[in-house]
Amino acid sequence: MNHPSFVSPDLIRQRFSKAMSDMYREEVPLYGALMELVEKTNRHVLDSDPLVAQQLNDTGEIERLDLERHGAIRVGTAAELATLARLFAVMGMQPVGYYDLTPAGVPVHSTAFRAVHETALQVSPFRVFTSLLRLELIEDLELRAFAQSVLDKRSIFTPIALKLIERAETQGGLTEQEAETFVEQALETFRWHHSATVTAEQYQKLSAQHRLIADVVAFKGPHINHLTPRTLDIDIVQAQMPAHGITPKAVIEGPPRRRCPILLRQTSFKALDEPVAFTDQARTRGSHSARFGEIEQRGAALTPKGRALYDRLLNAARDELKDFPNEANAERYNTLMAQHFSEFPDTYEGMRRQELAYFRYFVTEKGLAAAELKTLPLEELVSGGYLRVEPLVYDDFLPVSAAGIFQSNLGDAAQTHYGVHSNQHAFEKALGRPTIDELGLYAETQRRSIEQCFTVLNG
Ligand code: OOG
Ligand code: NI
Repeated sequence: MNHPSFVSPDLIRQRFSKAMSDMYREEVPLYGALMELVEKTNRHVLDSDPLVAQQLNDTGEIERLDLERHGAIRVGTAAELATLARLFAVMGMQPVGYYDLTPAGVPVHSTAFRAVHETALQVSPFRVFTSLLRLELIEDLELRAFAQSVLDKRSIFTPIALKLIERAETQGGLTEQEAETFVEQALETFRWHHSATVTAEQYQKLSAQHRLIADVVAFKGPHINHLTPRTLDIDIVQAQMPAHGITPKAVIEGPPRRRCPILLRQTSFKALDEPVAFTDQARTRGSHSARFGEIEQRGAALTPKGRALYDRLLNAARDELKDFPNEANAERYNTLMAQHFSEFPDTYEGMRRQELAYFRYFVTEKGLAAAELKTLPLEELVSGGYLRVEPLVYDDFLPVSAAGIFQSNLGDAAQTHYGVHSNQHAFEKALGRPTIDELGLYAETQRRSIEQCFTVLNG
């Protein structure tokens, strides 16, 4: 029940996303430069491509575009993950999807906290890619026990944040004053700390095991490691990054450039080396790199059939490349991707007819004016121009892309081989609840939009 004096969780999320962006802009100046480049590019696309502008206007996505971003964090224990789930729930964010990163040599598994309903996403599509370290993958038992003991000692939430999470749970929401304090206090969990919680030698040992292990274990909390704005043309941004003093990774992750974008394309630039103080040092003598920059372009959400086709074509291109994409083979990789993906229909109507993507349906002026439509089937309403169709934007992540982003930021030394399997069950046990299947969410949104059309036409 939504109490009248409670602030809507969607607005708390919107405010939190803004507060996070302000904090990150202050902490990482390059983020500000990236934001400016993305804003400029988006304005250029909206001015020069009336179709894209119209599409964003029609779906209302234009309103969320400037607000749109995702962040990423990594936590160390089940208890931290479970409390994070409760913290995000206060902002209407739920764990969507399960991503196993071990095949790529990264010892974590992950989910994305985000809003799940289209009206909530419209207010704020803010998402946080959240990874849990798999301590069981530290082979050295002594080091594993050490890592565990360091993690067990820390508390990543402020006492006031914990109290407000509890209050939101028991009273069913937060008042204006409480919401304001909650945003302030929740932000503290994601802040960067210049002092580590271990000695320089301990840090080296953790880092030698895996750089990511040091990143999670050696600090007071899960500092936000990037904040990613959404661009309307990632190729332009990728090409212009060097002129802005930013060096992007060699290839753009995800599908190749298309007329009708699908899923998610991402690029990033390397983590910065930042000064830190270890516990046996008086001043910041050491350094650690964790924070990087990333941008993304989002396209249509795919159905299970579309996703299977995407996975098949991506795997075929990568198999033929016979290596991880890198600087040396980037051009060949792009050629192979374009070749293989020519099999994927590149019109929205083609994708819709083959049920490769999810769509939203809208009643047109013509549909509103016509009274005799009640009995027409959906396809005839579309072909008769009574309904208009727009692709549903993909709000999630891609495991192969995420692996590529992790790797380009951790360096080649991070390509460990783990002989383990994904363990969604263990992840959900740590989380304290099941993750939500993202495909089901898109199917529901599509179904609701069709239902609404029929309500309007029959009303
Ligand atoms: C997360 C990397 C994955 C994405 O957008 O796929 C990611 C991390 O480095 O913690 O951010
Ligand atoms: Ni990311």
